Amino acid sequence: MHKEVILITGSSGQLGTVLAEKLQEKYGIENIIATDLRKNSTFNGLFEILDVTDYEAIKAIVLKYKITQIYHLAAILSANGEKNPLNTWDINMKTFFNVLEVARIHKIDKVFFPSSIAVFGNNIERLNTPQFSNLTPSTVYGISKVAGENWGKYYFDKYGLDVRSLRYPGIIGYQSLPGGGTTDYAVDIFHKAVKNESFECFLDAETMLPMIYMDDAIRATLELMDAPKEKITVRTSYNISGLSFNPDQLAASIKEVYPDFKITYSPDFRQEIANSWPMSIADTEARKDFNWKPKFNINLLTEVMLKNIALKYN
Ligand code: AKB
Repeated sequence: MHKEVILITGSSGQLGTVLAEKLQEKYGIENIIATDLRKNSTFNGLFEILDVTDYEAIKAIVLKYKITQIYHLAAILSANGEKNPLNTWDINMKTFFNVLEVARIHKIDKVFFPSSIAVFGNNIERLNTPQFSNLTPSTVYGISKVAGENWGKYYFDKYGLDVRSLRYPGIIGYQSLPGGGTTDYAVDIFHKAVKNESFECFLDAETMLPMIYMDDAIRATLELMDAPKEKITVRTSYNISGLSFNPDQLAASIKEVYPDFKITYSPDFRQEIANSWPMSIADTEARKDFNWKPKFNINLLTEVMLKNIALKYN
């Protein structure tokens, strides 16, 4: 087995911050090249400033470090993406094309592309949404993810490039903050609770969405990337399920620890996005192909989030 050297784009983002650390533990700190437009002050390891819209800049890093795998996390998320749709399309697609092309030309072994539950839109079964559903997304972010999934499959079919992908639910972790998504409330709420502040939720009380705890999201990613090539039967992107809840249920679970916690509701434009997304996800193919199984339920997630966020503020 040859040495893996991994490039991560968007490594200062919500998922990248934690994934970079896990990859360092797995492959050695000297074999992970974290990149983003800015560096997190707490980051420890090899880091390069990288604008992924710049093909030559990616190529230079790939050659400099003899990169063998790329985790391409840089993207504009669902809610922020709606503020400037054409720019979102440009950034999300251009960066992925650059990654696909550099990977094809320089014979990168594996590419990871994060897709999202945002690929689904109206006219799906919203409960236990199956893998092979209609993909008519309601956001430009979702449109770019559907296109990205298909481009990943195209590069696999046409050039044999081993592109793998997961459709992440909303990711919930204490280590980093999300930015510009529709599921962000489910992280922000914990910070308010720990600071003894009330929380104004931008979705209504009943809005059930698929979510996943950070540890589960990372484990799913590593399990997918470690799976033998012949086991990967879905070359667009795998549905993965963590858990599902609505803001009212999450607030109730927080109140078990912080009985005085208060939540109010003031839905904004993100409500409409959430209404077009699944309420829960069927992940039969991921379970079959790489033995996916989530570990975190709502009470465990709440307990771990509150405990770790409290440590940050104290
Ligand atoms: C978002 O809300 O945009 C993301 C996602 C579900 O892809 N968290």
